[in-house]
Amino acid sequence: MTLMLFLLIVSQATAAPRPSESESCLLDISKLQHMIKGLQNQLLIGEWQMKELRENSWMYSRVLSQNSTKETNEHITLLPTTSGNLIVYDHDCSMLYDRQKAPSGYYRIKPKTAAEPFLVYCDMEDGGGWTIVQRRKNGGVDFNRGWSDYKDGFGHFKRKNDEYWLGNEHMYALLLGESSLMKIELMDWTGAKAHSIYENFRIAAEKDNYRLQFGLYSGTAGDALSGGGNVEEQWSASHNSMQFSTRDADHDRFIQGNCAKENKGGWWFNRCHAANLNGKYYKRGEYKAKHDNGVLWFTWRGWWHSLKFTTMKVRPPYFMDSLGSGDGGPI
Ligand SMILES: [Ca+2]
Repeated sequence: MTLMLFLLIVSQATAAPRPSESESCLLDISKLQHMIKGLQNQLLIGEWQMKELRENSWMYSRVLSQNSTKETNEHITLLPTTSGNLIVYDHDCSMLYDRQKAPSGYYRIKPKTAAEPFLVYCDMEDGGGWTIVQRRKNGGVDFNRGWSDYKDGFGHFKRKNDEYWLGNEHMYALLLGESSLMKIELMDWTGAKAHSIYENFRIAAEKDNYRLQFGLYSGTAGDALSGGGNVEEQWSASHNSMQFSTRDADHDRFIQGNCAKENKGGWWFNRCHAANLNGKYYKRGEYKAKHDNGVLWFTWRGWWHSLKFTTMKVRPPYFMDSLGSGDGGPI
């Protein structure tokens, strides 16, 4: 009986696939799974591109037709990206940087409070881990928009130089529960650069119209968000504690008018501003207009030099501590 059992076991063992076959089978399955994941990623990226083209088609065709062939070729060069990952682990770019030291590029993130993941540009230079919430670079995107666009975000999310506003709702989710650092980087039309850093940068929920709060300033571009040098300027132009306004949603303190309408973009206007990075993009810097409506940082270049490049990026404060640096270094 024991012998028969032994023979049965041996015959079953010999009938089973050899280990090498089963390994190769597993390898094939793994390859197929990898291929399926790759195709799913491509599909997802394709869907995003379609969505973006549909939403920005008029601006996209204008940008392409205005550029020279060389510029166009540069413009359509895609960044290497890992934005196609279907599972989103990271609350923000700092978490992604901590997890895998990923290079700069577009990634999907999902702050704890966000219902859905969304795409952002992660700046992994300058210490790494910065989530970009605003960028002006070439005037290709129209920032003179209404409340819902500023709420949800707009612009292009594909190439390194793409301009966008991440969206107040996304910013709110991103900044909630963190005493985030906000670093604002600026370049004028001479190529000079400067930056401003604010501690404890946060905005309120939509029911409070995304009211702005921020703490201590440091940097080289001056504290324009606090309104400039003297008390009178601060009374009229400090952006601290101001609600967000757009041309169709006036929450500013300018009783006679609408700052967002005059200044061609949504912002935390007072009466009206000492900084407005969402203003009209003038392609030469110095400009003349009825209102000081350029891309402005008053404490650095005054009212009448519209900046060439701006970006607003956020990062948790412990990141700065780990660098042992108070200002994040030069841009
Ligand atoms: Ca008003």
